Amino acid sequence: TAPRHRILQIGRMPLPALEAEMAARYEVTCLADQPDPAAYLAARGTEFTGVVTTAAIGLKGEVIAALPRLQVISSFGVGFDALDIDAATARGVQVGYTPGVLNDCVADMAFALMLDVSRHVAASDRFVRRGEWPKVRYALGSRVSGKRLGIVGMGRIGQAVAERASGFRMEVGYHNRRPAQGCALPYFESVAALAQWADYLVLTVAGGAATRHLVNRNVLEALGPHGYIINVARGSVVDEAALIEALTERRIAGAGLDVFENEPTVPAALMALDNVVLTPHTASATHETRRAMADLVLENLESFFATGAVRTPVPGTPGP
Ligand code: 8YV
Repeated sequence: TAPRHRILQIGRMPLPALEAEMAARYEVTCLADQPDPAAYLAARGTEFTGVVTTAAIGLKGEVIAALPRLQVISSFGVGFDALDIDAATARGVQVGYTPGVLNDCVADMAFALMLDVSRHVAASDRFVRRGEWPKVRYALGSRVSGKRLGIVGMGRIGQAVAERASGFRMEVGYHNRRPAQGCALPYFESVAALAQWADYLVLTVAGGAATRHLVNRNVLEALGPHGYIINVARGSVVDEAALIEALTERRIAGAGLDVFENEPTVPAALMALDNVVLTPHTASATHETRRAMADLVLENLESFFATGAVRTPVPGTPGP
């Protein structure tokens, strides 16, 4: 039998079964398990032809540099802001990721956060469990149906959010780098203009330098005291300090946040607020979606080793 491909797994996989499935096919070493990862890379880096990582863990240029025989990277997730794509591209390394399969679950989560922060689902649950129902008057929520939904980033996930809005009879508008092809929804030239119009600003835009702090103090001001921020994109898209200020001073109504600037650390100031719903970056975290993502991680590797090309390459990365 031919020697098995050597794969470097950078850290823990979001679906544990994937680790066993990879180990059944390849000779896998997990870098995070090494007592001294840097020393391990220096000593054994030449062995590896493949890397598996996740959108959250990413891949640093210095790790790519320590793997002189690297040919393929397979990443678990659709975001690639934490992957050094330039370093991979300069080396001709192919990069696979997992677009498409998580659209529905991420869009579902955007609505879960929107409904929860508006109708106080989590806060009411805490209220009931504290035994306050017989004693205390609960705070009224705000209606979601019929409101204005502003989507920042009209990609695959933004479109899935837009589709869901019709059942809530919401008006939908969006902002994107440029008008999305074939999208008949009203386009807003700036995030601030969209925020001014919208009741809910839902962030489904890619992370990275180009979108850093796209939602800043001005945008929050434009959104106003009846507006909500829903973030299922990346923490970096929002100026978190400005958001905390706006929430604390009730200059916006609330926020539903699945992502944060410094994950897994969530600022204590956010935890102290009741007009905020916080989830631990779990928008894609269902059995069905994580399974589909894992399958695509495996498929990208298998396809590369069998045909010389990953099945779903990150746009702009090298082909065969
Ligand atoms: C995952 C994500 O939770 O796909 C992405 O970009 O951020 C999430 O779906 C993440 O990749 C898990 O590490």
